[in-house]
Amino acid sequence: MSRCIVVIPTYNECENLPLLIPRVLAQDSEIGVLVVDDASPDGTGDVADALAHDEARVTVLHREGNRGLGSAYRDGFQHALEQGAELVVQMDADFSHPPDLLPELIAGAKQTGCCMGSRYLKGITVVNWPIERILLSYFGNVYVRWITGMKLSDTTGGFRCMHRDVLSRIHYQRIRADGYAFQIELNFRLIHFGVDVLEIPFFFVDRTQGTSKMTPRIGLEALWRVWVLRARGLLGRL
Ligand SMILES: Nc1nc2c(ncn2[C@@H]2O[C@H](COP(=O)(O)OP(=O)(O)OP(=O)(O)O)[C@@H](O)[C@H]2O)c(=O)[nH]1
Ligand SMILES: [Mg+2]
Repeated sequence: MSRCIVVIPTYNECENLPLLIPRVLAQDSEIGVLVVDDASPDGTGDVADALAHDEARVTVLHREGNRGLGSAYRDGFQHALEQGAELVVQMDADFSHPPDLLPELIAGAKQTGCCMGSRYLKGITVVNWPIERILLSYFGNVYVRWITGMKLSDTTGGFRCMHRDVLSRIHYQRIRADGYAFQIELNFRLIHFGVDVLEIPFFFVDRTQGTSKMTPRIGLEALWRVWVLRARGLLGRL
């Protein structure tokens, strides 16, 4: 059993996954990986199964007829907790979240309960994104901070390690959002429920393989959901 399970949601990541998983496992012997694949048309699920066949520290959760980052994480967290993980990490499959940061994230979470990588703690540490994408993300962050009052430098970030008690404390199963809004709501809950979040800077690098799943619908969901979060936070209905 792995003490720390890195949950990696995948949708069409067949080029990235075989390169990423060995890099993740090499960081620490206490790390295991849980891939949550939503029947990717490019066969990522089969690639993940082959990796799991060769390496006992890798498991795969296949989901059918269901899609979305938020629900993939909800199912993935539940699975990781059932497997007995003490620490749970969230990580993208596209190398935007560097595997070398994992030891620092894990050490931070052991100390405070939650440690997250931030793109905006030391200036703007985003590499290779077109300027319009950087501006959208940066001002999106300012907007979310402004509406929700969250004291975090990267309110839309999703590269983090959490202790299992933290996941229970924030009632992650109640998060309704998908897309980016899932990460925003998770961050909001961490702050709302008084979790001590340690932020550390990292260089977020744009994907070189595969394609983005970002859509206008995902962006719009984030825009309106922050108002719902603010209202529910004020009413104590989280
Ligand atoms: N299981 C599952 N994973 C998803 C889904 N949508 C996105 N992902 C995964 O979530 C992670 C983040 O998605 P990305 O496509 O990188 O989205 P992004 O980071 O907002 O966009 P770019 O990095 O610009 O491409 C990746 O590992 C995706 O494969 C989904 O519906 N289901
Ligand atoms: Mg990405």
